[in-house]
Amino acid sequence: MHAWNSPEVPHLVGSAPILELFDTATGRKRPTAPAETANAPASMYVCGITPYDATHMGHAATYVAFDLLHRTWLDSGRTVTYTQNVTDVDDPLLERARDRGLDWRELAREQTELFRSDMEALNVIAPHHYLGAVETVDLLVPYIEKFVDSGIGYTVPAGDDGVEGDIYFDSIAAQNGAWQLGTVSGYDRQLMEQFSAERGGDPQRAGKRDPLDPLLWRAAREGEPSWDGGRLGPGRPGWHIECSIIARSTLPAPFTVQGGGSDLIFPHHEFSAAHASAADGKPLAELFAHTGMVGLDGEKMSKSLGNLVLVSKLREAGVEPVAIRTVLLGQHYRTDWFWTDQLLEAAQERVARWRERIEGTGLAEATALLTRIRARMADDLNSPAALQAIDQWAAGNPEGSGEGEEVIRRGLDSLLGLKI
Ligand code: 5CA
Ligand code: ZN
Repeated sequence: MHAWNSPEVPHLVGSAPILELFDTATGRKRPTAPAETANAPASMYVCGITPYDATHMGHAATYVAFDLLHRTWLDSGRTVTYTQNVTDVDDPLLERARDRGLDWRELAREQTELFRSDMEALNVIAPHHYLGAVETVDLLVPYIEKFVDSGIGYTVPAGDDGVEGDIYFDSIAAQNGAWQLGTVSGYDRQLMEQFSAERGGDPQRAGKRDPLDPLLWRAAREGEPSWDGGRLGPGRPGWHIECSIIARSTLPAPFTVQGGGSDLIFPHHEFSAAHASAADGKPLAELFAHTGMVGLDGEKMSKSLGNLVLVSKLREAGVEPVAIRTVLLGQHYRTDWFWTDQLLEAAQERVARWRERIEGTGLAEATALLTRIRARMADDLNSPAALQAIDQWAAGNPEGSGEGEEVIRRGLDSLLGLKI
Protein backbone atom coordinates (compact mmCIF):
# COMPACT_ATOMS: atom_id res chain seq x y z
CA MET A 1 0.00 0.00 0.00
CA HIS A 2 1.12 3.58 -0.35
CA ALA A 3 2.75 5.34 2.59
CA TRP A 4 2.33 9.09 3.05
CA ASN A 5 3.87 12.00 1.16
CA SER A 6 7.44 12.62 2.24
CA PRO A 7 8.60 16.14 3.02
CA GLU A 8 11.52 17.61 1.08
CA VAL A 9 14.58 17.32 3.31
CA PRO A 10 16.93 20.29 2.77
CA HIS A 11 20.50 19.31 1.95
CA LEU A 12 23.06 20.92 4.25
CA VAL A 13 26.70 21.84 3.83
CA GLY A 14 29.05 19.66 5.90
CA SER A 15 28.05 16.41 7.52
CA ALA A 16 27.25 14.72 10.79
CA PRO A 17 29.70 12.68 12.87
CA ILE A 18 29.08 8.90 12.99
CA LEU A 19 25.97 8.20 14.99
CA GLU A 20 26.17 6.07 18.10
CA LEU A 21 22.88 4.49 19.07
CA PHE A 22 21.91 2.53 22.18
CA ASP A 23 21.49 -1.15 21.34
CA THR A 24 19.03 -3.10 23.49
CA ALA A 25 20.67 -6.43 22.59
CA THR A 26 24.14 -5.53 23.91
CA GLY A 27 23.04 -2.92 26.44
CA ARG A 28 25.43 -0.25 25.17
CA LYS A 29 25.79 2.54 22.64
CA ARG A 30 27.23 1.35 19.36
CA PRO A 31 28.20 3.09 16.11
CA THR A 32 25.62 2.48 13.38
CA ALA A 33 28.42 2.16 10.79
CA PRO A 34 32.07 1.12 10.94
CA ALA A 35 34.41 4.15 10.74
CA GLU A 36 35.84 3.08 7.39
CA THR A 37 32.40 2.91 5.79
CA ALA A 38 30.81 5.86 7.55
CA ASN A 39 28.56 6.57 4.60
CA ALA A 40 27.54 2.98 3.78
CA PRO A 41 23.85 2.47 2.95
CA ALA A 42 21.69 2.10 6.05
CA SER A 43 18.41 0.29 6.51
CA MET A 44 15.74 0.21 9.16
CA TYR A 45 12.49 -1.50 10.02
CA VAL A 46 10.12 0.16 12.45
CA CYS A 47 7.08 -1.71 13.70
CA GLY A 48 3.98 0.04 12.42
CA ILE A 49 0.54 0.59 13.88
CA THR A 50 -2.31 -1.78 14.50
CA PRO A 51 -4.93 0.46 12.90
CA TYR A 52 -7.93 0.12 15.18
CA ASP A 53 -7.79 3.58 16.77
CA ALA A 54 -6.18 6.95 16.06
CA THR A 55 -2.51 7.86 16.42
CA HIS A 56 -1.75 8.83 20.00
CA MET A 57 1.24 10.68 21.40
CA GLY A 58 3.06 7.41 22.19
CA HIS A 59 2.94 6.33 18.55
CA ALA A 60 3.92 9.82 17.43
CA ALA A 61 6.91 9.85 19.81
CA THR A 62 8.12 6.51 18.48
CA TYR A 63 7.84 7.43 14.79
CA VAL A 64 9.37 10.86 15.35
CA ALA A 65 12.30 9.23 17.20
CA PHE A 66 13.04 6.98 14.24
CA ASP A 67 12.54 9.93 11.92
CA LEU A 68 15.44 11.57 13.78
CA LEU A 69 17.52 8.47 13.13
CA HIS A 70 16.53 8.63 9.45
CA ARG A 71 17.45 12.33 9.20
CA THR A 72 20.76 11.87 11.03
CA TRP A 73 21.76 9.13 8.59
CA LEU A 74 20.75 11.23 5.58
CA ASP A 75 22.80 14.11 6.96
CA SER A 76 25.88 11.89 7.09
CA GLY A 77 25.44 11.11 3.40
CA ARG A 78 23.98 7.62 3.78
CA THR A 79 21.20 6.33 1.61
CA VAL A 80 18.47 4.90 3.78
CA THR A 81 15.97 2.16 3.05
CA TYR A 82 13.09 2.23 5.50
CA THR A 83 10.33 -0.37 5.88
CA GLN A 84 7.28 -0.10 8.10
CA ASN A 85 4.38 -2.53 8.40
CA VAL A 86 0.71 -2.14 9.22
CA THR A 87 -0.75 -4.91 11.38
CA ASP A 88 -3.99 -4.74 9.46
CA VAL A 89 -5.39 -8.04 10.68
CA ASP A 90 -5.16 -8.82 14.39
CA ASP A 91 -7.46 -9.72 17.31
CA PRO A 92 -7.92 -6.18 18.72
CA LEU A 93 -8.70 -4.82 15.25
CA LEU A 94 -11.31 -7.53 14.63
CA GLU A 95 -12.87 -6.92 18.06
CA ARG A 96 -13.05 -3.14 17.64
CA ALA A 97 -14.57 -3.50 14.17
CA ARG A 98 -17.22 -5.82 15.58
CA ASP A 99 -17.97 -3.34 18.40
CA ARG A 100 -18.33 -0.46 15.96
CA GLY A 101 -20.35 -2.54 13.49
CA LEU A 102 -17.75 -1.97 10.80
CA ASP A 103 -16.02 -4.28 8.39
CA TRP A 104 -12.49 -4.83 9.80
CA ARG A 105 -10.97 -3.81 6.45
CA GLU A 106 -12.91 -0.56 6.54
CA LEU A 107 -11.72 0.22 10.07
CA ALA A 108 -8.11 -0.52 9.10
CA ARG A 109 -8.36 1.68 6.01
CA GLU A 110 -9.90 4.56 7.95
CA GLN A 111 -7.34 4.49 10.77
CA THR A 112 -4.36 3.98 8.46
CA GLU A 113 -5.46 7.03 6.49
CA LEU A 114 -5.67 9.10 9.65
CA PHE A 115 -2.21 7.88 10.66
CA ARG A 116 -0.79 8.95 7.30
CA SER A 117 -2.17 12.45 7.66
CA ASP A 118 -0.77 12.70 11.20
CA MET A 119 2.66 11.59 10.00
CA GLU A 120 2.60 14.15 7.18
CA ALA A 121 1.60 16.89 9.59
CA LEU A 122 4.44 15.94 11.94
CA ASN A 123 6.93 16.14 9.06
CA VAL A 124 7.93 12.47 9.31
CA ILE A 125 9.79 11.11 6.27
CA ALA A 126 7.76 8.26 4.77
CA PRO A 127 9.03 4.68 4.65
CA HIS A 128 10.02 3.34 1.24
CA HIS A 129 8.16 0.10 1.81
CA TYR A 130 4.83 0.27 3.60
CA LEU A 131 3.23 -3.13 3.79
CA GLY A 132 0.12 -4.49 5.39
CA ALA A 133 -0.05 -7.99 6.84
CA VAL A 134 -2.90 -8.82 4.48
CA GLU A 135 -0.65 -8.04 1.50
CA THR A 136 2.07 -10.38 2.63
CA VAL A 137 0.31 -13.62 3.65
CA ASP A 138 1.35 -15.38 0.42
CA LEU A 139 4.92 -14.34 1.01
CA LEU A 140 5.25 -15.89 4.43
CA VAL A 141 3.33 -19.15 4.00
CA PRO A 142 6.38 -20.87 2.39
CA TYR A 143 8.55 -19.89 5.35
CA ILE A 144 6.14 -21.51 7.80
CA GLU A 145 5.88 -24.59 5.56
CA LYS A 146 9.68 -24.90 5.70
CA PHE A 147 9.65 -24.60 9.49
CA VAL A 148 7.09 -27.40 9.62
CA ASP A 149 9.21 -29.54 7.27
CA SER A 150 12.31 -29.09 9.42
CA GLY A 151 10.43 -29.73 12.68
CA ILE A 152 10.81 -26.18 14.05
CA GLY A 153 7.14 -25.56 13.29
CA TYR A 154 4.68 -27.94 14.97
CA THR A 155 0.93 -28.38 15.23
CA VAL A 156 -0.71 -28.13 18.63
CA PRO A 157 -3.80 -30.22 19.44
CA ALA A 158 -7.16 -28.43 19.34
CA GLY A 159 -7.98 -26.26 22.36
CA ASP A 160 -11.40 -25.58 23.92
CA ASP A 161 -12.91 -24.39 20.64
CA GLY A 162 -12.10 -27.73 18.97
CA VAL A 163 -10.24 -26.12 16.06
CA GLU A 164 -7.29 -28.14 14.78
CA GLY A 165 -4.28 -26.80 12.95
CA ASP A 166 -2.68 -23.99 14.99
CA ILE A 167 1.07 -24.04 14.29
CA TYR A 168 3.69 -22.93 16.80
CA PHE A 169 7.41 -22.19 16.66
CA ASP A 170 9.78 -24.35 18.69
CA SER A 171 11.82 -21.61 20.32
CA ILE A 172 14.27 -24.02 21.94
CA ALA A 173 15.00 -26.13 18.84
CA ALA A 174 15.28 -23.01 16.67
CA GLN A 175 18.31 -21.63 18.51
CA ASN A 176 21.37 -21.31 16.30
CA GLY A 177 24.55 -19.24 15.90
CA ALA A 178 22.57 -16.15 14.95
CA TRP A 179 19.85 -16.28 17.61
CA GLN A 180 19.38 -17.74 21.09
CA LEU A 181 16.43 -17.14 23.40
CA GLY A 182 17.37 -13.80 25.02
CA THR A 183 19.63 -12.52 22.23
CA VAL A 184 17.49 -9.43 21.74
CA SER A 185 15.88 -8.86 25.14
CA GLY A 186 18.42 -10.27 27.57
CA TYR A 187 15.43 -10.98 29.86
CA ASP A 188 15.34 -13.87 32.30
CA ARG A 189 12.82 -16.65 31.99
CA GLN A 190 10.39 -15.21 34.53
CA LEU A 191 10.17 -11.83 32.81
CA MET A 192 9.78 -13.55 29.44
CA GLU A 193 6.82 -15.54 30.72
CA GLN A 194 5.23 -12.46 32.25
CA PHE A 195 5.58 -10.37 29.07
CA SER A 196 4.50 -13.26 26.89
CA ALA A 197 1.22 -13.43 28.83
CA GLU A 198 0.75 -9.64 28.81
CA ARG A 199 1.71 -8.92 25.23
CA GLY A 200 -0.14 -11.20 22.89
CA GLY A 201 1.47 -14.56 23.71
CA ASP A 202 -0.32 -17.58 25.19
CA PRO A 203 1.95 -19.35 27.69
CA GLN A 204 -1.13 -21.16 29.09
CA ARG A 205 -2.04 -22.86 25.82
CA ALA A 206 -1.93 -26.64 26.34
CA GLY A 207 0.17 -28.84 24.08
CA LYS A 208 3.02 -26.43 23.38
CA ARG A 209 6.56 -27.74 23.66
CA ASP A 210 7.56 -24.64 25.62
CA PRO A 211 5.15 -22.10 27.15
CA LEU A 212 6.97 -19.28 25.35
CA ASP A 213 6.67 -20.78 21.86
CA PRO A 214 4.92 -18.19 19.67
CA LEU A 215 2.12 -18.75 17.19
CA LEU A 216 3.15 -18.99 13.52
CA TRP A 217 -0.22 -19.79 11.95
CA ARG A 218 -3.71 -19.57 13.42
CA ALA A 219 -6.10 -22.00 11.79
CA ALA A 220 -9.30 -20.48 10.38
CA ARG A 221 -12.15 -19.87 12.85
CA GLU A 222 -15.80 -19.21 12.19
CA GLY A 223 -16.32 -15.47 11.69
CA GLU A 224 -12.60 -14.64 11.40
CA PRO A 225 -10.82 -13.71 8.16
CA SER A 226 -8.56 -16.40 6.74
CA TRP A 227 -6.29 -17.02 3.80
CA ASP A 228 -5.32 -20.07 1.82
CA GLY A 229 -2.26 -21.37 3.63
CA GLY A 230 -1.18 -24.05 1.16
CA ARG A 231 -0.10 -27.09 3.16
CA LEU A 232 -0.82 -25.16 6.38
CA GLY A 233 -4.54 -25.12 5.66
CA PRO A 234 -6.68 -21.96 5.76
CA GLY A 235 -5.81 -19.46 8.49
CA ARG A 236 -3.87 -16.31 9.26
CA PRO A 237 -0.29 -15.58 10.28
CA GLY A 238 1.01 -14.95 13.77
CA TRP A 239 2.27 -11.49 14.65
CA HIS A 240 6.07 -11.96 14.77
CA ILE A 241 6.42 -13.86 11.49
CA GLU A 242 4.65 -10.99 9.76
CA CYS A 243 7.29 -8.40 10.71
CA SER A 244 10.11 -10.86 10.27
CA ILE A 245 9.26 -11.71 6.68
CA ILE A 246 8.23 -8.18 5.65
CA ALA A 247 11.70 -7.12 6.83
CA ARG A 248 13.45 -9.99 5.09
CA SER A 249 11.65 -9.39 1.81
CA THR A 250 12.43 -5.65 1.64
CA LEU A 251 15.76 -5.12 3.45
CA PRO A 252 19.25 -6.66 3.62
CA ALA A 253 19.93 -9.54 6.03
CA PRO A 254 20.85 -8.31 8.55
CA PHE A 255 19.56 -4.76 8.19
CA THR A 256 21.01 -1.91 10.25
CA VAL A 257 18.37 -1.07 12.89
CA GLN A 258 15.21 -2.77 14.12
CA GLY A 259 13.04 -0.24 15.88
CA GLY A 260 9.87 0.11 17.90
CA GLY A 261 8.66 0.92 21.38
CA SER A 262 10.13 -0.83 24.43
CA ASP A 263 6.84 -2.73 24.76
CA LEU A 264 7.95 -4.71 21.70
CA ILE A 265 11.32 -5.95 23.01
CA PHE A 266 9.75 -9.19 24.21
CA PRO A 267 8.16 -11.25 22.79
CA HIS A 268 7.79 -9.37 19.50
CA HIS A 269 11.35 -8.45 18.55
CA GLU A 270 12.85 -11.48 20.25
CA PHE A 271 10.76 -13.81 18.11
CA SER A 272 10.87 -11.71 14.93
CA ALA A 273 14.62 -12.15 15.19
CA ALA A 274 14.22 -15.85 15.97
CA HIS A 275 12.07 -16.46 12.87
CA ALA A 276 14.43 -14.62 10.53
CA SER A 277 17.49 -16.43 11.88
CA ALA A 278 15.72 -19.79 11.70
CA ALA A 279 14.97 -19.04 8.04
CA ASP A 280 18.45 -18.07 6.87
CA GLY A 281 20.94 -18.35 9.73
CA LYS A 282 21.55 -14.59 9.86
CA PRO A 283 20.70 -12.07 12.58
CA LEU A 284 17.56 -10.02 11.92
CA ALA A 285 19.33 -6.69 12.46
CA GLU A 286 22.70 -5.33 13.54
CA LEU A 287 21.21 -3.20 16.26
CA PHE A 288 17.90 -3.06 18.17
CA ALA A 289 16.66 0.37 19.22
CA HIS A 290 13.67 0.98 21.49
CA THR A 291 11.75 4.06 22.51
CA GLY A 292 10.43 4.71 26.01
CA MET A 293 6.73 4.65 26.77
CA VAL A 294 4.66 7.81 26.77
CA GLY A 295 1.93 7.92 29.37
CA LEU A 296 -0.94 10.08 30.53
CA ASP A 297 -2.12 10.59 34.10
CA GLY A 298 0.21 7.99 35.56
CA GLU A 299 -0.44 5.16 33.09
CA LYS A 300 1.07 4.04 29.79
CA MET A 301 -0.94 5.61 26.99
CA SER A 302 -2.68 2.76 25.22
CA LYS A 303 -5.60 2.10 22.97
CA SER A 304 -6.79 -0.67 25.27
CA LEU A 305 -6.86 1.65 28.36
CA GLY A 306 -8.27 4.55 26.38
CA ASN A 307 -6.13 7.25 28.09
CA LEU A 308 -5.17 8.93 24.86
CA VAL A 309 -3.95 12.27 23.57
CA LEU A 310 -4.54 12.11 19.84
CA VAL A 311 -2.42 13.96 17.30
CA SER A 312 -5.48 14.43 15.09
CA LYS A 313 -7.52 15.98 17.95
CA LEU A 314 -4.79 18.50 18.73
CA ARG A 315 -4.50 19.37 15.05
CA GLU A 316 -8.26 19.86 14.85
CA ALA A 317 -8.01 22.19 17.84
CA GLY A 318 -5.54 24.29 15.86
CA VAL A 319 -2.31 23.26 17.61
CA GLU A 320 0.66 23.72 15.28
CA PRO A 321 2.33 20.37 14.49
CA VAL A 322 5.76 21.96 14.99
CA ALA A 323 4.81 22.56 18.65
CA ILE A 324 3.81 18.90 19.05
CA ARG A 325 7.09 17.83 17.48
CA THR A 326 8.96 20.17 19.82
CA VAL A 327 7.34 18.50 22.85
CA LEU A 328 8.43 15.10 21.53
CA LEU A 329 12.00 16.24 20.83
CA GLY A 330 12.20 17.72 24.30
CA GLN A 331 12.20 14.20 25.79
CA HIS A 332 15.03 11.76 25.18
CA TYR A 333 13.65 8.95 23.04
CA ARG A 334 14.66 6.25 25.52
CA THR A 335 12.96 7.72 28.58
CA ASP A 336 9.44 6.97 29.75
CA TRP A 337 7.51 10.20 30.25
CA PHE A 338 4.02 11.62 30.68
CA TRP A 339 2.25 13.97 28.32
CA THR A 340 0.92 17.16 29.95
CA ASP A 341 -0.70 20.32 28.62
CA GLN A 342 2.08 22.31 30.30
CA LEU A 343 4.64 20.60 28.10
CA LEU A 344 2.68 21.69 25.05
CA GLU A 345 2.43 25.29 26.26
CA ALA A 346 6.15 25.39 26.99
CA ALA A 347 6.89 24.05 23.50
CA GLN A 348 4.67 26.69 21.91
CA GLU A 349 6.55 29.42 23.80
CA ARG A 350 9.86 27.88 22.81
CA VAL A 351 9.01 27.91 19.10
CA ALA A 352 7.76 31.50 19.40
CA ARG A 353 11.08 32.55 20.98
CA TRP A 354 13.10 30.89 18.20
CA ARG A 355 10.98 32.65 15.59
CA GLU A 356 11.46 36.04 17.19
CA ARG A 357 15.20 35.56 17.46
CA ILE A 358 15.92 34.38 13.92
CA GLU A 359 15.83 37.79 12.27
CA GLY A 360 19.31 39.22 11.91
CA THR A 361 21.07 35.92 12.54
CA GLY A 362 24.67 35.87 11.30
CA LEU A 363 26.29 33.12 9.27
CA ALA A 364 28.92 32.16 11.84
CA GLU A 365 26.45 31.76 14.73
CA ALA A 366 24.14 29.77 12.45
CA THR A 367 26.78 27.27 11.35
CA ALA A 368 28.06 27.00 14.94
CA LEU A 369 24.57 26.09 16.09
CA LEU A 370 24.22 23.40 13.41
CA THR A 371 27.55 21.91 14.44
CA ARG A 372 26.33 21.72 18.02
CA ILE A 373 23.04 20.12 17.02
CA ARG A 374 24.86 17.54 14.90
CA ALA A 375 27.16 16.62 17.79
CA ARG A 376 24.23 16.20 20.19
CA MET A 377 22.25 14.08 17.74
CA ALA A 378 25.24 11.85 16.94
CA ASP A 379 25.29 10.90 20.61
CA ASP A 380 22.30 8.55 20.76
CA LEU A 381 19.93 11.11 19.22
CA ASN A 382 20.10 13.50 22.15
CA SER A 383 17.33 15.79 20.93
CA PRO A 384 16.69 17.45 24.35
CA ALA A 385 20.32 18.64 24.32
CA ALA A 386 19.91 19.78 20.70
CA LEU A 387 16.89 21.88 21.70
CA GLN A 388 18.89 23.35 24.59
CA ALA A 389 21.56 24.41 22.10
CA ILE A 390 18.83 26.18 20.12
CA ASP A 391 17.59 27.85 23.32
CA GLN A 392 21.13 29.09 24.08
CA TRP A 393 21.42 30.53 20.62
CA ALA A 394 17.97 32.11 21.00
CA ALA A 395 18.96 33.69 24.32
CA GLY A 396 21.76 35.66 22.64
CA ASN A 397 21.60 38.69 20.37
CA PRO A 398 21.72 38.44 16.56
CA GLU A 399 25.32 38.68 15.36
CA GLY A 400 24.74 39.62 11.73
CA SER A 401 22.17 41.02 9.40
CA GLY A 402 20.24 37.91 8.42
CA GLU A 403 22.80 35.94 6.35
CA GLY A 404 22.33 33.00 8.72
CA GLU A 405 18.52 32.94 8.79
CA GLU A 406 18.14 30.48 5.96
CA VAL A 407 20.94 28.29 7.34
CA ILE A 408 19.07 27.97 10.64
CA ARG A 409 15.74 27.33 8.98
CA ARG A 410 17.13 24.67 6.67
CA GLY A 411 19.24 23.16 9.44
CA LEU A 412 16.40 22.76 11.95
CA ASP A 413 14.19 21.35 9.22
CA SER A 414 16.77 18.91 7.87
CA LEU A 415 18.25 17.66 11.16
CA LEU A 416 15.25 17.84 13.48
CA GLY A 417 12.25 18.06 11.17
CA LEU A 418 11.30 21.41 12.77
CA LYS A 419 9.89 23.92 10.31
CA ILE A 420 9.96 27.24 12.12
N1 5CA B 1 1.47 -3.32 15.11
C1 5CA B 1 2.29 -3.54 16.25
C2 5CA B 1 3.76 -3.59 15.89
S1 5CA B 1 4.11 -4.73 14.62
C3 5CA B 1 2.05 -2.48 17.33
O1 5CA B 1 2.67 -2.56 18.35
N2 5CA B 1 1.14 -1.55 17.03
S2 5CA B 1 0.74 -0.35 18.02
O2 5CA B 1 -0.24 0.42 17.28
O3 5CA B 1 0.32 -0.86 19.27
O4 5CA B 1 1.99 0.51 18.26
C4 5CA B 1 2.67 1.16 17.19
C5 5CA B 1 4.07 1.60 17.62
O5 5CA B 1 3.99 2.56 18.67
C6 5CA B 1 4.93 0.46 18.15
O6 5CA B 1 6.28 0.67 17.73
C7 5CA B 1 4.79 0.60 19.65
O7 5CA B 1 5.92 0.06 20.32
C8 5CA B 1 4.70 2.09 19.82
N3 5CA B 1 3.92 2.48 21.01
C9 5CA B 1 2.70 2.03 21.39
N4 5CA B 1 2.30 2.63 22.54
C10 5CA B 1 3.30 3.51 22.88
C11 5CA B 1 3.48 4.43 23.97
N5 5CA B 1 2.56 4.60 24.91
N6 5CA B 1 4.63 5.16 23.97
C12 5CA B 1 5.57 5.02 23.01
N7 5CA B 1 5.45 4.17 21.96
C13 5CA B 1 4.32 3.42 21.90
ZN1 ZN C 1 6.25 -5.51 14.41
